[in-house]
Amino acid sequence: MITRRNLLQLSGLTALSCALPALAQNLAAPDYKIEIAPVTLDLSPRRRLKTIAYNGQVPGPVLRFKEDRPVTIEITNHTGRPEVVHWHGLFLPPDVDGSLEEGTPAIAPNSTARHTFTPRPAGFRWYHTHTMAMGDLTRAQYGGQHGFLMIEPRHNPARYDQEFFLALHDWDGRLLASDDGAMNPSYNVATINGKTMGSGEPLRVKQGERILLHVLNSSPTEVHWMALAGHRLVVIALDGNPVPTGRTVPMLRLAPGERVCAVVEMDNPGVWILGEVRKHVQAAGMAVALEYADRTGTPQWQQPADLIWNYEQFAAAQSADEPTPSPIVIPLVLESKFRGHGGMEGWTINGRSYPDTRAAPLESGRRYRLQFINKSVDDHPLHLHRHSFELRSLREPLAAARQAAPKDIRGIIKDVVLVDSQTRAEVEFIADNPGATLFHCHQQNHMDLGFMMLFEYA
Ligand SMILES: [Cu+2]
Repeated sequence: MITRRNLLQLSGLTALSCALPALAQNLAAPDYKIEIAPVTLDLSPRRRLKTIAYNGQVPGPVLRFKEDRPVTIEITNHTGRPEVVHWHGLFLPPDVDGSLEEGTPAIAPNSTARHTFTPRPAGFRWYHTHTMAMGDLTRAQYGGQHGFLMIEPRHNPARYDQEFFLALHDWDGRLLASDDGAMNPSYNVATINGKTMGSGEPLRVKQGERILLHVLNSSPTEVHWMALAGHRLVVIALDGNPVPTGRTVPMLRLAPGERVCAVVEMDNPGVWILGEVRKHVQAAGMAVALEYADRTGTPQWQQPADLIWNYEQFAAAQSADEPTPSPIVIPLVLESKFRGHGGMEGWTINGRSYPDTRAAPLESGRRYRLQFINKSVDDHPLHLHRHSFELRSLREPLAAARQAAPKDIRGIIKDVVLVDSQTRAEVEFIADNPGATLFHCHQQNHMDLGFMMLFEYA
């Protein structure tokens, strides 16, 4: 019997010459190198913290890709534990998407891996570790392994003079008991780009400029609200995808994993604070100064009275025709599971926790509607890998009778949606990227304790 190996031995020369192009590709210099290694961070002059980072910095370097132009990234793991890097918001094959559950190989300690892929879709994406932290509030997303990723469109319609990338993060967490006896993470320090207010460089601007803010919430567990004193923000994209209706808003809300792109006119000279709207979080450090040229003084803050945000305001103004055929509905009941006093809650999807969660196989080319039925007392930032989805309905009360016609939300394309406690929300996606597809809550402690499910294609 001639096995593949025999065949290669028999025809060694031919096999070698066939292998050469692949070999050459593997030996070519990568477009980017990422070194995963321990680092000591100065969050402020008084707060020093040991964590793990990409290329010795938090956030990691801004990776700029061109849409549809293949890239190779070489990743070296200098830590003592297996690692995996997830490319969040991209339409990648499972073997490079960066999820062990989907089949991306782990990068063993002190070894190097290469990810070669074709980046798409265009827009503001990010990359981060996709490991588990379990009870250790220094590991996985609790640490410093996150960075910005920008896939440049072939034509860039946004006009701006300067762009700023801002990552929101919470650090030095500990578990605190909530009213119901379950434990939840609580943080001592909050930063923008790894620095507390006043510890980093201000955003330097000039009067008359239009600036473009790319804001990422890389927090392991916390939703954040951001405002820029003296200015209003024009939201142009959610999760990197242009919104049908750009809106001027007083503040942004970002759940873990979410991104917002907003344009701001520099029309109010001074020194201002861009920061978390909730006083205690801003006091923990989540703010940065925005300084007009030739202006000095203490950065000014204006405290908004309310937290204001909804996704629907960015939807298409005109309702589109319902696509046909109608989608296949996948109901997903989300519940918590008390695991005893002093422990964190477990999580179930349709009564089961990962790895026992189950979904019917997806048929390639079909449209699906994920119906999130959140029976828990927490809001959940739900993330689908390797696909984007369109928001279709939000905040429907669980108790109310099911409406015959779906709510008329169209045109908002995202990869994370925050589903409010005790409500139902629906998103639709086309199963157009065959392969194992992870779905999970982006809150690290929820994902760690069962809130994950793998979709397979038929
Ligand atoms: Cu959750």
